[in-house]
Amino acid sequence: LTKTVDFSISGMTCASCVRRVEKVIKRVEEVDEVSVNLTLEQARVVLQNPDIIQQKINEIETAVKNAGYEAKWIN
Ligand code: 9UX
Repeated sequence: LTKTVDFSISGMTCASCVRRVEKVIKRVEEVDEVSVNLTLEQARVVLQNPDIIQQKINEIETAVKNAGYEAKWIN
């Protein structure tokens, strides 16, 4: 079972930014897939465990912030 969550991502200006954001999100445990869209300034993340979504959202937002960008969950 998986759950897909979307984030708005700010601060990205190039393809390298996109790869950095994808990389840090992929390092969060239980993240299955990440796809970052530079034009939309969004990340779509597939999570493996729907029971701990809020914790994962917090971890992803923190990981992105630590990489120098801003992530906000899109409700
Ligand atoms: Mo290219 Mo993105 O230098 O910060 S990585 S703009």
